[in-house]
This record gives sequence, C-alpha cells and structure tokens, in this order.
Amino acid sequence: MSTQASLYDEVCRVLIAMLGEDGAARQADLSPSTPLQSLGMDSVRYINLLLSLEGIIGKELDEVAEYIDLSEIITVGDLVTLVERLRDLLWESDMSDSELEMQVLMPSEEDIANYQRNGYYVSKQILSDELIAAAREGSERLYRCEYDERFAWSDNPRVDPNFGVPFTDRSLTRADGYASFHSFGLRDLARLPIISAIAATLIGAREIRYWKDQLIYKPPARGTAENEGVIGFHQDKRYWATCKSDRMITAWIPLHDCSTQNGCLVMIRGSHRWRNNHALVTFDEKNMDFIKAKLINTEGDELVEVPLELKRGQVSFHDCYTIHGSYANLSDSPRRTLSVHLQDGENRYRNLNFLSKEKPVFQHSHDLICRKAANGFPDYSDPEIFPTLYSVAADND
Ligand SMILES: O=C(O)CCC(=O)C(=O)O
Repeated sequence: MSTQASLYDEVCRVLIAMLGEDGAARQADLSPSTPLQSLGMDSVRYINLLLSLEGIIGKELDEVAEYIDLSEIITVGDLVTLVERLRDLLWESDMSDSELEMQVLMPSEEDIANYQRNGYYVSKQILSDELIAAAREGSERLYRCEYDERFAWSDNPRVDPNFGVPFTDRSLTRADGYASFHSFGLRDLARLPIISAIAATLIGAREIRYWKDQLIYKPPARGTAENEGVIGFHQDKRYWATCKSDRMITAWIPLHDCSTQNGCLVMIRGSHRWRNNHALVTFDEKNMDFIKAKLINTEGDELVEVPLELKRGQVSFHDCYTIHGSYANLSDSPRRTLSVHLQDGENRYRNLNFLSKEKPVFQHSHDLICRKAANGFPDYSDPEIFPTLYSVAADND
C-alpha cells in the first residue's frame, strides 16, 4: 500500500510538473479518478508525459512501447497502474519475451476485483489469428467426422452422445463435448497456457486442470421458430454436482467477432452469488422469459443482463455459478465457439450415491472414462482426461 501511495505521489509530481503552473494550481483536486482529459491532455501531451515518466519506469519508452495502449489510460489512476505494470515487467529481468508479453495480457488487480464482484471477465485480445484459424479448421474436420485422434471411448454414446445428432447435421444449434480430444486445432486452443494462467489469476488458484469442453455451433435462426438457437440461462455448476470445488471457471472462446446480432454470450451480473438456484440445469430450455420469471432466484437482487460483445481473439471467463446463456443468432453466418471448462487443483470427486443405492443419481460422462482413485471413486486429477494446464510450481521451475 505504501509503495502504491508513493508511486501515485511520484506520478502526480511528474504530471503536475508537466502541466506547469496550471497543473500546480490543480494539485489539490487531483485524485486517481481524475480524467486526464480534464487536464487538457492530447496525444502529444500523453507521449510527453510518458517520456517524463521514464525515470520512474526505469527503462526508455521505446523498449516498452508495445505494452502501452493509450486508449486504456483514461484517469490518473490508470496512468499509475500502467507505470506500476511497466516497472514490474522490467524487474523480472530473467523473463523471456513471450513471458513478458503474457504478463501484459493478464488481468489487472482491478479486473480481478471486478471478476469477484460481477462473476465474469473479458480478456484483452490474447489469441492469434493462426490459432483461431487452426481451431476453425479443426472444427470443420470434426463436422466431417474426421478425428485427428481417437480414444477407447470415442465411439461410446454415453460419453459423447452429441444429443443423438450425427456430427454432419448442423441444421440446429449443437454442443459437442470432448472436441479438444478429437481435434488438434481445438486442443491447442483449449490448452493454451495464457487461458489457464488467466483463469488461475482470476480465481486465485495455484493449479488449473482441464475439466471439459464444448464446441458450440449456432446456425442463423430461420425466423420461423422464435426461440431457435437460444441457449437457456443456466449455472454450469449445476451440471457438475460430483465436483467438490465451488471455484470452477469457464473460458468462452469465440472463433470470430461476437455481438448481440449473432447471439453472443449474455451474463447475469453478480448472479454467481445466487446459490439457491438448483433448477438451473437449463442449457436446453429455449424460453428465456420462463427461466427468468419462474426459475431464477435472484435472492433479492436486481436481474441485470450483460451481453458480452467480443472481438476475435478475446476470451470471456465466468464463474461456475454465474448465470449465463445466449439468444438466437440473427446474423447470416453460424456462430462458432469453444467453451473450455476448468477445475482448480483442489477439485475432487464428490460421492452423491447415498441418494440412491441402485443407480448413481449424478454421473458425469467423465466418471466412465477416467481412472479410479484408491477409494474406488473417479479421480478428477487423472492426467489422461484432466491434464494440468497451469501450476505455480511448474511456473517457478
Ligand atoms: O455459447 C453459449 O451460448 C453458451 C456457452 C455456455 O453455456 C458455457 O460456456 O458455459
């Protein structure tokens, strides 16, 4: 805190010096939320200001230019955060270029606080065009039933039922599990280090393991059926009753720009705190009004829908209790996305079979294919099915 306060003072000192006498007069009313524009900043002044801060940053501006986005520096507080990040980057002198780049793309303290408050986060543009193109190509291959790799369970209808719809049928919205096992292009995306590193940062986990994925295809709505293509508001965790963890998190990866026009993901702000929503196993329910009016228990809060409009290369993250869904695709092109669901390293299998002795009440398809732990229960750390994608220990090696 004291370091942050003194950095703030140092940055203000430079700012005021740069503004000259006018700046000195404003010193008293400067605060972290003061818009820089209200101080008469234009882009030339911004650059000069940053140049004046080189001494505090500890490096010449051109060496860190690629990590600076002027459009993100709106307030005095943003400026201080930027200076702090640039300084932190450069203290890590043994970092490789790719590690430095990764650090710049990570969520800030403020982003983490917002994730905790709202239950979701939208990343910067973290995916390359090549990676997305390979994932799209991989998904097309799958829709032609061309698998890059097969497993003993690949044809087991209880593991990957595709809701009984053959891969080649894309007339209606479809969600295909285990896609990242069967396609290398999708696997590279699902297991991308920066995605799991962001997830770990958002939930404060030391380890992230893959949990599952869904390749979702939402064709343009044909107009006749009003709710066609709707993915009902639901809570992911309701599908994962056998998981002990309450900190699971989903990375939602569009393979192109996503907007309300083509049925982007919609979050209900702050709903990750609404835990009395056991009915929300409603991915397949098409009537959003019914879900909102009859099923969602807002626990006294206001229900606020937030459409997440993303540019290609951005990824959104949501808490396993955040209520979310999506409306119809009203564009002319299919909406293509990959949802990657992640578990923290502490997640374990939870045995709910006491509810019925004859037949498991809750059985995830993973339970049929993963190895068993010493107690005979499914082992949710089986590296074949749940590879570790991030770990602090590995990072420090
Ligand atoms: O893609 C959608 O519209 C829904 C995705 C979803 O439910 C998820 O990623 O958890």
